[in-house]
Amino acid sequence: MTYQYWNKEMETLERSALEAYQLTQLKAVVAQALRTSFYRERLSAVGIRSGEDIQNLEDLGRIPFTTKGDLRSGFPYGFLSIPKEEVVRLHASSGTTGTPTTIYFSKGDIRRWTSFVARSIYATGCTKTDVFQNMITYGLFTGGLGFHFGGEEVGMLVIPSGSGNTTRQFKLMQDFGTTVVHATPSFLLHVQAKMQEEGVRRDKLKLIRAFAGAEPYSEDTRTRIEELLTIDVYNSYGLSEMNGPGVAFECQAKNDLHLWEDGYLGEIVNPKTLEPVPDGETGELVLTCLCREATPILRYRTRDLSGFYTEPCPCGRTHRRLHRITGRTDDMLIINGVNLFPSQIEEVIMAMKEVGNNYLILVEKEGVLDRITVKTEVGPEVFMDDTRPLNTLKERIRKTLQASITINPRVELHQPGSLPVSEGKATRVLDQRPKR
Ligand code: DLL
Repeated sequence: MTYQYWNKEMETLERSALEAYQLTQLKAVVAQALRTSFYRERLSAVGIRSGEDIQNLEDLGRIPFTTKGDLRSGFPYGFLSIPKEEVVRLHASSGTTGTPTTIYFSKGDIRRWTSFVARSIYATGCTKTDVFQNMITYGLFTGGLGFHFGGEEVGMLVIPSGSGNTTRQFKLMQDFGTTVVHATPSFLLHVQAKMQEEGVRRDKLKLIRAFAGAEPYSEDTRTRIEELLTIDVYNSYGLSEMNGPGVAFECQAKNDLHLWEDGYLGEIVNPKTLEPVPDGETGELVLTCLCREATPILRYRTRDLSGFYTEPCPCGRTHRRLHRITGRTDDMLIINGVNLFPSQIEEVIMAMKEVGNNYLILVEKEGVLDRITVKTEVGPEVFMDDTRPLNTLKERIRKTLQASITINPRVELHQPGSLPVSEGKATRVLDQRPKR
């Protein structure tokens, strides 16, 4: 396979040169952070009073971690480090507690972010001849505008369709010959189900690729989308605190996610001890943004679980790869004392051909015990009126789940298209246990 590079020099930079570049950027971003009272206080407490107090990359370990709570407590301008008149855009994520975290961008920040997204898109094999339908929410969420600007930078024709309204999406795909789409994996599965329902013929579409991200999904879900839609699906990772999408992306080798290390400094730590874990092992991803001046964020605890690969990628890029994010330290459910990530359930059910595209995990209290119910749609070829095979299927799903997660769930089967769908990030867990 021949691989294409957006910025070959940077993407294949020898490790020592890449690290030298990171150190220069880190000094600059620390100097920038010291313009905010939050970091002045935090950093001076550990003896860092200027960018020059960072002498090598190991000095990163002296910098205290930043959490979502810190960012919230600084709302709205606590992390802004340039004059307000230099800010050209903001993005925000509302999170679950309601207080948003806001990220500000200067013109230079938008330019740099855009080039990382363009690099990501190009790494999957796209060129200016592609027609790109951006089927994700525009607005304060970074997925819409981030990919929009990146797609234009590559030179593709960008259709800003936003998410939702599958009938209109199909019409746009057919009218303009869309070759690439971007969506959450759950929306892609929904699109596929709607295609069947609305009788859209695959041979009328020119689709060849999709970028899927913004929420965790399993390798089996990727395979399922690829097989059902006959396209290549590339995993796309990012978060608003690190600009948005374009932080880590799969290349044509589809070998998990290259972290763009000239823009984002990555560490994997044990979420309990906060000590670094060896390469290859799973831990919490901690990121420092090296490419933004308006809102510097150092050693941000993402809560995302990942690990670094040690083997090089056949594409020749020197930027280390991250394992597919399987969950977050905080979406972990504890069911009668057993730790469970929703992704473990997804892995089991998505590998079963008779299971449809949508599912929901319900957690309830029954007396003193926790009880989980896995509600899943069945595939279109399963007849809902025929109870005997349905019961056999239900029992098979239950047994396979129990063997894998060591918890005995209830299983409910639902008609295709009957469970609620979300156009953005999917809600997969409904935890109805009373709050302690
Ligand atoms: O979701 C940015 C984005 C937009 C990424 C479009 C990819 C595509 P936030 O709304 O701040 O930003 O949510 C970030 O989503 O910490 C992860 O928990 C999760 N996430 C994002 N991408 C992936 C992925 C955007 N590929 C949070 N796999 C992150 C698993 C993902 N989880």
